[in-house]
Amino acid sequence: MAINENSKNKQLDEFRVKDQGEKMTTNQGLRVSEDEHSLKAGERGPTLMEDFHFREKMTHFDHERIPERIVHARGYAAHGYFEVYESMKEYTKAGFLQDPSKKTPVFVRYSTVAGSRGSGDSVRDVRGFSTKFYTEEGNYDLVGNNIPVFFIQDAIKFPDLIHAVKPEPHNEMPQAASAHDTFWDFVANNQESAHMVMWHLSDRAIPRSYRMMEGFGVHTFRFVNEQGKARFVKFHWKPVLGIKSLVWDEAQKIAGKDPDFHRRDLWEAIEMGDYPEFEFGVQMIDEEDEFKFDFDVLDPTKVWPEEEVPVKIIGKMTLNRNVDNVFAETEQVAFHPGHVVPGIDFTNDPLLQGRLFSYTDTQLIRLGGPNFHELPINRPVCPFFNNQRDGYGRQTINVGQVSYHKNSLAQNTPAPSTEEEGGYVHYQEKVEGRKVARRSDSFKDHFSQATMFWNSMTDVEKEHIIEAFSFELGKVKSKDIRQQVVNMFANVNVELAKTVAESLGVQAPTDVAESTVSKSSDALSQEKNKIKGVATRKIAVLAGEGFSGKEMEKIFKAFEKAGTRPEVVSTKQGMLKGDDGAELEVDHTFLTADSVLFDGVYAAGGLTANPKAKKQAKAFLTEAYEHFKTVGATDDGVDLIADLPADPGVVSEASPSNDYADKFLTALAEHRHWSRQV
Ligand code: HDE
Repeated sequence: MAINENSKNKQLDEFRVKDQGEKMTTNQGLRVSEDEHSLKAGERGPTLMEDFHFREKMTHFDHERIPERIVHARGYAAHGYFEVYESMKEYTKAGFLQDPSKKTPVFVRYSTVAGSRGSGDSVRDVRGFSTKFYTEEGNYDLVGNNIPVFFIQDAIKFPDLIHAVKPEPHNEMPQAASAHDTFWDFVANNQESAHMVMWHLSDRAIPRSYRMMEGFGVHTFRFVNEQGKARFVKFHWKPVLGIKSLVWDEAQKIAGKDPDFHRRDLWEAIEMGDYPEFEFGVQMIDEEDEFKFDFDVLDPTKVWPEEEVPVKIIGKMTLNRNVDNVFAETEQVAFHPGHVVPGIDFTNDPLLQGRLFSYTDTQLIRLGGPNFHELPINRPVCPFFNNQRDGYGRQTINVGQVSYHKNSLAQNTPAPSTEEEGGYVHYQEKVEGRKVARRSDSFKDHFSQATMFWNSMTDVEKEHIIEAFSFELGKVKSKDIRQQVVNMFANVNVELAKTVAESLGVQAPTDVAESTVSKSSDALSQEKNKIKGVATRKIAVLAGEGFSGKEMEKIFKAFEKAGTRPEVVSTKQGMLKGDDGAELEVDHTFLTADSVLFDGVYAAGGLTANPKAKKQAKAFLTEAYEHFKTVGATDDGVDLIADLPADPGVVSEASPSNDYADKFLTALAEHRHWSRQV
């Protein structure tokens, strides 16, 4: 059957209900005559049980909530499509990776891990990056994160990790944060977490946008081609806009100013036609080469350095449609790393093996029974048939007498398929061994790649990691745990541990030898791989009455032409009048907007005459400067940034030159100006 980019949308349309303009009814279809007053015995009397409309309305409301996800509770999602650049036939028989002219519908959910459903978006955390491909051969789920390694090596430790990072059970604090005793106690006592902790304390854990972060399948999977040849494979998503992060002070402020920062960013980008794009990449290792590396390819705390195993870019995903209803789609979507298609298979990564159990299990409690695959968002777009029946909320009406296999009454249908017909046949990996509850010695090097990560960072990135350690451990009350963590990270880098020890007031580690790992991998540093660009970035344009109309028109147009999203901030809502009578609509006031919500700030004139406006605008610009952003000013706006030290990110011209906007945009393309970091 042929599937195209619209197949899922078409399927969802059968379930969409538009009730605007309709008469209200009960769930039984009975027209309702009264929806403000319950039925009473007398105007001042008790409500009567027989008021079925009241009972139905209240009962439904009472049952509106379902359990939030145990992890990744806070998320946001969008629809789109995936296209492969070239046939991957040589490596995998997966149908959606064969034909560049084919578009496969996808649904992608981004998330934080630790916070509850109502928590803030900009917290320090790993981000989930789950993709459901609705393929002709069934749903394929790539349930990944924005960090390529994980805290633990064996799934049996997952409940411990999550108990440690979630709010502490005796007082339910802190929300959506790892900066507390139990998390760091876990780290100190589970040293396999070292590598992931380095990523978690890097800028990766405070992304600027879901549209500007990488995605990783984390585990090693298998590609299997038609000839049955298998290769180990790791999956990557690379954002076309590049990898961009917030700074920590800004991230914390955003959590208060706009807790919906990331979901708003995604929603607005799609509404405005700035469709997020991610290229899809694979790293492949031949099975014969399994033991050629200085890490175990099955160990999920290890990356495959891109310099050793290059990422082959094989396709692109475009997100082009927001959901209609967050509960129906984003909340009810059920991902599972075990949802695979022929040509994609598992490995013995012990973290992956455990996930294969956990995801169905969690949906059973979260979505209330075994029929969650029938929810519109979860339905494959290809037909599906089997002998499973009944259960809570069953919607399919399976017609006929037979619901078992084998049978003769229905000519032994639905019948399994041969491999040639598309039947999924598990890769016949040869396995032998004793039953042991142990871990392979090849999983025991917990520090080499953590050191490689550290070695690969720029000085600015290193500084951010040191600050993050100092913040996180600074919030830990137990001195003993602080000390244990500092001692542990001396195994990664002694200088790092010493600097953090000093800021925490604990002993610098003394008896740890400097790591002998000198290896680094430039691919791990987001600064070294910076993609400069301004497309879709938000600029606050500060203006007041009497701004220069001529300049504003030119500069505003240039900002828009470059693909940025300028928004006007002033002292009051409504229209502003320029010196030439030109009108400008205000988008936000200093009360409703904040510097932390923009990528750059440009001060046009008109704000210096009024002392209050001047103070607000100055604070707005100064904060942007302190967060390393581009700030600029023309006309009397230059007064507002006169106190800021000059650098390439301060674009100030009282009488703006013709190419003022270009200069501002060139500075904005840098994302942040780290020369300000002291
Ligand atoms: Fe998950 N994880 N996980 N996880 N995970 C869940 O499934 C689990 C792990 C990831 O947007 C849960 O439906 C175990 C790694 C994402 O709906 C649950 C282990 C990676 C999402 C679960 C892991 C992930 C989840 C909770 C250790 C990156 C959100 C709700 C073996 C590769 C999916 C749910 C969405 C969600 C279990 C580790 C990614 C409980 C046992 C490693 C992106 O089943």
